[in-house]
Amino acid sequence: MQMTFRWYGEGNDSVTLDMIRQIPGVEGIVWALHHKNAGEVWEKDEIAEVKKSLDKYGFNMDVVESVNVHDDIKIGLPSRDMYIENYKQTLRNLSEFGVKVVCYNFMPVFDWTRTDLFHPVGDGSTALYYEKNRIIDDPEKMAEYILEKCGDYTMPGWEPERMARLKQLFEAYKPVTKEMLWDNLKYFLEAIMPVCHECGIKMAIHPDDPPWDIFGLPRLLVDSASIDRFLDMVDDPYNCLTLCSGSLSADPKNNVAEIIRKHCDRIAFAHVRNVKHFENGDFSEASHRDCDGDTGIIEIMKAYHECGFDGYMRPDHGRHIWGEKCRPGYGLYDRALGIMYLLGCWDMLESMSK
Ligand code: CS2
Ligand code: MN
Repeated sequence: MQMTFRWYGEGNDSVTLDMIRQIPGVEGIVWALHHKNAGEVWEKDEIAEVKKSLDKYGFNMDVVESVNVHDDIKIGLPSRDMYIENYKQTLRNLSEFGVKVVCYNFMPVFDWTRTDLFHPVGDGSTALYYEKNRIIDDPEKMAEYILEKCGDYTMPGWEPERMARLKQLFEAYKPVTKEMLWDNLKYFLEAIMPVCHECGIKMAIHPDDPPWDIFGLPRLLVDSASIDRFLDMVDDPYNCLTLCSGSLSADPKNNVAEIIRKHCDRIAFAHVRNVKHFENGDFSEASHRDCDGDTGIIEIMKAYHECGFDGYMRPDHGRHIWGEKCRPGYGLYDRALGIMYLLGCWDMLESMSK
């Protein structure tokens, strides 16, 4: 297993590489060109710039999160072929810099969705929170709220340019049923798999977060059965998962450790995050410590260890603690604590297996 840390780039993150260097065990930076719109080609000189800054610290750039998929591909419009060609070119360019895994998602319109980005947890810290009843509200209001709360930082999938076109986007997705979305995902993957083989890049889809339909939009990767379907649909070792424990375990019926045991060889990238459920269906993100949530972090780490997982791992969101001002979910302190917890579990499992 290789531990990594997500970083949004120079001038676009409250956390610096100097800080990340001091977290024990971090080998790679999970990065992206966040200024690029979905569908644009990532140029080599832009990638080279990131490589230069990571090289200074000895971090690898093996994992990209995300190369976003253009909505026309998800909707299945004729223009998708052009955007797929661009995607292939981006993969070719990334491979020249040694990128091994590309994380992406196939969620219509929004990436992850929460109703409160800074919800008080009770100990003076705050965390991302999902209040089920607030989601029936107008998605435009939701977007306004999210953008306001993010301040200077852009959340993935909630870019202001996209949100300004929210009405049009919803219109465009209207005819897209869940089955059509599956077909469009298959079309996309089948088109790019030959390039993935040529470049040695694994495509690692991120499950839908939360794992159910929202705002009337269909969502695909929500449970064990849909993950089985996804992996069978394009049965290729380069068609992989970003297994996000927090996204999946937002639905208490999902057992993440079981999914790991079943599909370990197809997991290229592990997001580890803990979630606490409430009886009314609300959930809050929690510290990585097993007993602080309901995800089963220890069982998850055991499952990865038993399977000999040799992919990439990162703590997913953290809480906001010690007064830190940061992008929601992506501060330094709680994610660093998360890494220490995950590595603590891992080191113990290693020593016990010797
Ligand atoms: C991330 C996702 O912050 C998060 O929860 O795991 O936003 C993830 O980066 C995307 O869904 C991948 O495309
Ligand atoms: Mn995740």
